[in-house]
Amino acid sequence: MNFKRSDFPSDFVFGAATAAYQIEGHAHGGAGPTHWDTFAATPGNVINAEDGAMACDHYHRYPQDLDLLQDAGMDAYRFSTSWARVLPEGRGTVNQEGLDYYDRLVDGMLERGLKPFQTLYHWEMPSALADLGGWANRDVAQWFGDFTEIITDRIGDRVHAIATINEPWCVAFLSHFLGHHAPGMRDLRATARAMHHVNLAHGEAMLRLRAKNMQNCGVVLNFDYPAPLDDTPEALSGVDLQDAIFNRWFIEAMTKGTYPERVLEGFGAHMPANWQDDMATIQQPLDWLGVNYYTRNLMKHDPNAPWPGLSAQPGDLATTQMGWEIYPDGLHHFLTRLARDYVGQTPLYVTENGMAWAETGENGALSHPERVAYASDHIQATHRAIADGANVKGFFYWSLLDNYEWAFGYEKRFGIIHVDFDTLERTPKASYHALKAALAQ
Ligand code: IFM
Repeated sequence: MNFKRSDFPSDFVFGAATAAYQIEGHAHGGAGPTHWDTFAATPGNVINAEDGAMACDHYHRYPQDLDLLQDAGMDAYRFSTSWARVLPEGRGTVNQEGLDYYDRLVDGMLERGLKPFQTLYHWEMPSALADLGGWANRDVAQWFGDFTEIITDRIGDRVHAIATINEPWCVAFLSHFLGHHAPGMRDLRATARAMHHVNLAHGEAMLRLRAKNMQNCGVVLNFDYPAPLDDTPEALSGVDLQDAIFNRWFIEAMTKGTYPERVLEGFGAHMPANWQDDMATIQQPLDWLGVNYYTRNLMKHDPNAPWPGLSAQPGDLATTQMGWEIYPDGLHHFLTRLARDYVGQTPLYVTENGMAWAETGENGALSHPERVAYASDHIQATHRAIADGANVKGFFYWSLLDNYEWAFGYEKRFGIIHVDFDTLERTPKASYHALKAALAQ
């Protein structure tokens, strides 16, 4: 790594991130069915039709995983609490086993000196609520608020920070317009509604957290860097529209109470009735903002194609196992831009950044300069953003473990710890050791 801990302010937090469905083993502990179980069971949606039933079995092996975080010298662990594990039907009867599990998990972090960074929703909508329309149903905001209260009553006294929702763009646009994630819809009307309701659910959860006097409440948004494919007006228009849909829709609503006009034009009459009345609920003060950043895309807009008429493709930079271009300057861009245009000195955390890479050699443990360089260059970009005035308070590598990469099943490996999905054996990779060495300095 080309950084050391002492390059950063003494209160800067280094950690690693995971999400419940991707690692826990959803079959364990009385969790209810989710829309990811049935999406995965539908041929063609997920590589090898794999699901999160066993995943990394973090549900049983979390003590070992927390030990590995502690041994690496990490300060914090970003995890999520599964709605369907706590409320198998999404509402109503509580699964005590689920609450007990999160209780043990948080205590395990504290025993090891790790700050718990909780995310309330990282994508596993309970099936019973998906049956009612899930994110397309306005009631989702209240259902999510109720879940927020139940889990907070149990572990809210010990978590260090809480995010409402992880990557609303994926929850709404990727899942209802592009159809790549559960529920696999491709419908403009459902998209317009999901895009609004996910923001409304964020606002409602913030209100419920505030009513319980919770501190350190925020949200985790993802940002992709859109660059023009060429120097035509169509390419510049594509950059602006992609930026509006992907990057501005959520942060603008949450911090300014407005939506970008170009997206509203596309959603047209499909926005929920009287959506304007919800903007005050959505615009809640944030204690911190989580920034997930991975890549850039080259954009072009075709004004004659049905809205949005966008095409995106990688350029000629090196790419990861996902085919994503590696562009650390994009992280610097978003950290400084968010501070300048949206949140001022509100603390920013890089809540996800990392790469999928197919390490070779026994247990994937061979030296792999690509992942080390990726992490190192993005941590450097974070450092530059701090020097340029962004109040960045932490960096979480995605991910602690190789895990269930959604529609890509178990094929794409993001972990700094290799997981053998036959034996579930964990083996720290070269990037784990490199991070550990940098954090020790
Ligand atoms: O694995 C995902 C994670 O769940 C959300 N952010 C992006 C990661 C890599 O695709």
